[in-house]
Amino acid sequence: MKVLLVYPNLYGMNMLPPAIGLFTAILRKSGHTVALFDTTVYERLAPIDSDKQKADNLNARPFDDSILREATKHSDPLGDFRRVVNQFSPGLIAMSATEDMYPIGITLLQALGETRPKVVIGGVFPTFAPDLALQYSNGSIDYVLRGEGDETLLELCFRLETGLDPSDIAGLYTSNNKQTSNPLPRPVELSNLPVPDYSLFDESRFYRPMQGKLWRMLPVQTIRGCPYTCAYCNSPSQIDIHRAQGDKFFRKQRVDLIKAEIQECIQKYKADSLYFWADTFLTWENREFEEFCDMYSEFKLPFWIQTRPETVRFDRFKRLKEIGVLRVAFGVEHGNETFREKILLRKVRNELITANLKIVTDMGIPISVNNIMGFPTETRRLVFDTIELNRTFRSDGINAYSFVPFHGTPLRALAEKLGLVTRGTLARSIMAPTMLDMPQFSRDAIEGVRRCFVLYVKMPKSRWPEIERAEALTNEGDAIFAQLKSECREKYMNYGDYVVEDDVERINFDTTNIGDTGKQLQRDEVEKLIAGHASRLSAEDNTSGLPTNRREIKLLVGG
Ligand code: B12
Ligand code: SF4
Repeated sequence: MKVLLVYPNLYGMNMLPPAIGLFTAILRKSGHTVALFDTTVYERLAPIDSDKQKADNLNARPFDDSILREATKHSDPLGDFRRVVNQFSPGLIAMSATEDMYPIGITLLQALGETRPKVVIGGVFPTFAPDLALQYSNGSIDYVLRGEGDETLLELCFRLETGLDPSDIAGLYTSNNKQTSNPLPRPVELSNLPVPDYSLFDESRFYRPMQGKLWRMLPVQTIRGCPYTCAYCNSPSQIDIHRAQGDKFFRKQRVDLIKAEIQECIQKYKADSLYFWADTFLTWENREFEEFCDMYSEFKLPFWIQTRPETVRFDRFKRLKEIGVLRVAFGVEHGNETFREKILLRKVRNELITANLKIVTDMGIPISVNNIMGFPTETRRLVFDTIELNRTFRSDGINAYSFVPFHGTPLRALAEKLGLVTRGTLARSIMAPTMLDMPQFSRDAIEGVRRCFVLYVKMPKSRWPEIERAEALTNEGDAIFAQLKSECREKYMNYGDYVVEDDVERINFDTTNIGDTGKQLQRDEVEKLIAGHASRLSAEDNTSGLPTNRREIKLLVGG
């Protein structure tokens, strides 16, 4: 059968999606003919260059993007998509989309009109919000396959090709003539999967910017699932929905198979660097970690990972440095301990985060740090705890996003329950302004502090009054912002060579000396906030307070 894979994505977001690589390999292995329509190279469909925008926002270093610009398509993506479908004439279109990319995907599908091939969608978003996915598609989708599609997509192809009824395929969800909502497929055995096949991607897609240069970077599968519980993230929800069926979602790939994948990346795709995609890379047991490092010391290709600050150990990072770690991304997300614990469900002390990140930067390993602001119930003042915490790191990249309420996460449910977001609205890109409408922290205020986040972190505190004026989304604020941004880029973003006027204060930051009064003040503020929302919840829903863990949130929202 001919299968057309569709990957709706923002222009310039150049990391390769493992699911498309896996599906290509799996389908080809079974004799299917596969083609790909990837919107990443189309400037016109989503005219935000996401990687460039990060550099422009001071989140990352500027880079020479000529390779990517040469590959950019300026033609009409909808016309091109129709042409590909007509010429290739697939028996099935299979689309993989995250929630914020979903509208791009639906726009493509709707451009096909009524005489289109059968369409199936899958991925994290339709897994957690299949009804919304179908409703939003307005008839342009035939099947949703929830959960992992590694086996079920193949099964659907087989059924459609042989004319068999697909209605009992695991994970199938339809609401057309007959409502079907089958149990999720069991998590796949990772060692049974073939090495992903990325050969359908445009040559330019193998490149991605990092530390100011373009790398030929390929993703390699190591771990699926995450043992942590962050309330804004879909990963723990995967664990929950599979656990509800008696299955374990958290799995690790065998080291010999990781090695085979690395070899393919080097030989077939000429990778000069790798990205080990795992939510939290350092969830390896000691024995597994050693085995991985021993295997990798044969390659020593620079690689990028993401992990939690809590997972840092001096000896592990020493080893990672020996085998070529290029950069580590850390999710810090918020700087107030109480808020982070109660709302984000991330329980960790600031002192530990600062100390652990220092271990890594002291070794000369560049780090980037992810931060989110505008969480339900958050205030502008609380964002300054995140800024203060970031000022204790020597980060090479600082990402500052506003909170996005993805379906399937406890914080989406909470945001809906608190009336901060309209039910049934799709989550927007993390690059877009906030969707939340909060009385204590307006949309403009969130956007203002978000755009100035890096300035607050990198520039001396004596400049904060000016930076505050740059938060205003007015002509005057924009002008101050532009001027401060260029000054910050010139004077304070000298990566690796960290010189700022109050650097001494920062480098000598004494983590034991934050002061009890300060901590108590922070706690009081959060407690007050929580009490305020609790009374609102009690009045409307007869519930007695904000949740403190995922189970309580689930009970609260009836999920
Ligand atoms: C690696 C990664 C990336 C990579 C690759 C993205 C990708 N689409 O694969 C990069 C860095 C590019 C990326 C970018 C973004 N990401 Co990301 N990313 C991840 C991460 C850490 C792992 C994803 C992964 O590769 N898993 C392994 C593969 C095999 O699993 P999978 O993609 O889920 O696919 C399996 C199933 O979902 C299913 N499936 C998927 N597609 C289809 C299609 C069909 C037809 C079928 C049948 C089944 C099926 O089968 C697959 C195989 O088992 C996840 C967190 C997580 N644990 O899921 C976040 C995650 C997917 N990312 C997320 C987001 C929001 C983004 C961005 C929007 C961020 C942004 N900058 O705006 C972009 C969107 C890019 C895009 N167009 O998809 C969210 C999505 C939330 C949501 N509800 O949709 C996640 C879940 C993190 C979170 N916040 O919880 N990301
Ligand atoms: S550590 Fe990362 S992947 Fe794991 S639950 Fe938290 S945000 Fe999600």
